[in-house]
Amino acid sequence: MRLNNATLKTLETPIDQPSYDRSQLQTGIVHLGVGAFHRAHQAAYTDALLNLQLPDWQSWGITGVSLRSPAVRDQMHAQDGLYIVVERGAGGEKLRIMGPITEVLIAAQDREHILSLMAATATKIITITVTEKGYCHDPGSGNLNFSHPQIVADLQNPTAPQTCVGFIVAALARRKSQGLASFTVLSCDNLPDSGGLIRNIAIQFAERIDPSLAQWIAENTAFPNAMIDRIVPATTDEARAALQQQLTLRDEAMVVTESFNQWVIQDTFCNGRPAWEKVGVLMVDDVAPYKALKLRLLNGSHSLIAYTGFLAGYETVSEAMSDKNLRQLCGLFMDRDAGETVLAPEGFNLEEYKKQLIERFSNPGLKHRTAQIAMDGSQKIPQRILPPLRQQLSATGNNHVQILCLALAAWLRFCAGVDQHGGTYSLNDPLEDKLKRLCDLQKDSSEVVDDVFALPEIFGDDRDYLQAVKSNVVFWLDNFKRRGVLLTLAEGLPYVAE
Ligand code: CS2
Repeated sequence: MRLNNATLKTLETPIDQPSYDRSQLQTGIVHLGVGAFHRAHQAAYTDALLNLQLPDWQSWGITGVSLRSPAVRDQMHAQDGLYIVVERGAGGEKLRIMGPITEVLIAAQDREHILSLMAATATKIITITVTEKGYCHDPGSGNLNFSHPQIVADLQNPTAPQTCVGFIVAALARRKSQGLASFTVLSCDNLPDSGGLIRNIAIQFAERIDPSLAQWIAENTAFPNAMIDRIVPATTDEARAALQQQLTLRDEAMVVTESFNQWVIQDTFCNGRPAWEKVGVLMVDDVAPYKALKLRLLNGSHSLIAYTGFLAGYETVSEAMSDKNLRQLCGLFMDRDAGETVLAPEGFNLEEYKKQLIERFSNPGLKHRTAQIAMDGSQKIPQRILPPLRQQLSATGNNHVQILCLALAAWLRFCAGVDQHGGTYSLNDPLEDKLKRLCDLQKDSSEVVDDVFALPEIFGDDRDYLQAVKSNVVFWLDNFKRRGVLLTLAEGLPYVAE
């Protein structure tokens, strides 16, 4: 039996569930990219808020949009939009049934429905989690990639968009022509100034089709920056089967996550917002310090552990964290190479934060695959590893760059697409073919580093600073190739820790 409105009433095990009447929800938020992360994060905060039933609660239902596959729609449709979040932490396991998503639509099939909903007066906010590559931009420059095939297609046919930016601009064009107020665009992806990025590319896109629309967007649309944080691994069939055993109900849309949850939002909405601060969301003037902290300490460490851990044969982050050398490497990275480049916001306990991160990574309840975090490296490295590297190099005194170099080398070794035993794997990266070719194991390590460092789409136009670390990266890459990660770390860690 599937979880849905009817079977919800038959549940024998008592589980927290929506206390609000879901049939009264109206769409106030359209969410683009309704994956596991959205369901465990923004939708979970909104669900908690709806449970408070504040005077305007009915206005904040969420319509989810999938820009790619119909899988989530199919999972959620059969369940009337209900799904379970399983939280696993030190205190055990907690289940909660969520109800804020009333409908899931598919870009390719429901385009007109989606655009009219985005252009409706009741829609106040478009939230986005489309991952780094979903912005179709050049991470090196922050500009829209005008040669991206889907952007080319959207610019040729802007009223029938496929991309996130295409949908936003098409919907804003409708609002402008109908004389309606703009919605707020709230990007919730792991990019340094996610609000500034989506604003920039929306305006660049609009300029190509109608400069007056670009100007209207610049003057009327708010694009707040936001920091989002919750570890949400892709749901496994094993987790679904275990939950089914426990509840005797099948939930295809369930997500497994940790108990930790954090959302910091720049409070610059242009058309109203839910009172998310009532359920623990931090509304601030400036998100940048929180964002740098999170991208460099959490996501930077994640990438470091994912590449070294994957190459060492660890399937999950928690397994990698049980390796004493990897754990030490991660701690050193947080204390020095990355940690020295961040400034904690006022009242923020950095030491506690780092300790908590190690605990979160070690959570055995989360089967967070190193391969999942390793994907899309070309889109992640630019904001996770390069900013602390630049900052370390420009600092006077001791420049701690050794682990940043090691992380780059582990990524380059990973990009060969061949493991230590000769087994092959996919990089899952938009630049996969190019990176695999450039990182071929037969090539000289120095040539690999030169070739990859020359890519402006990853490293930007101003790449001279990289010369200062080239020999370090070559050193680690060479060692990883010849001796593997575990041996290299066992012998190299004392040297790194110096
Ligand atoms: C991870 C993030 O997959 C990845 O690249 O680093 O998804 C990470 O789990 C989240 O940002 C945690 O908030």
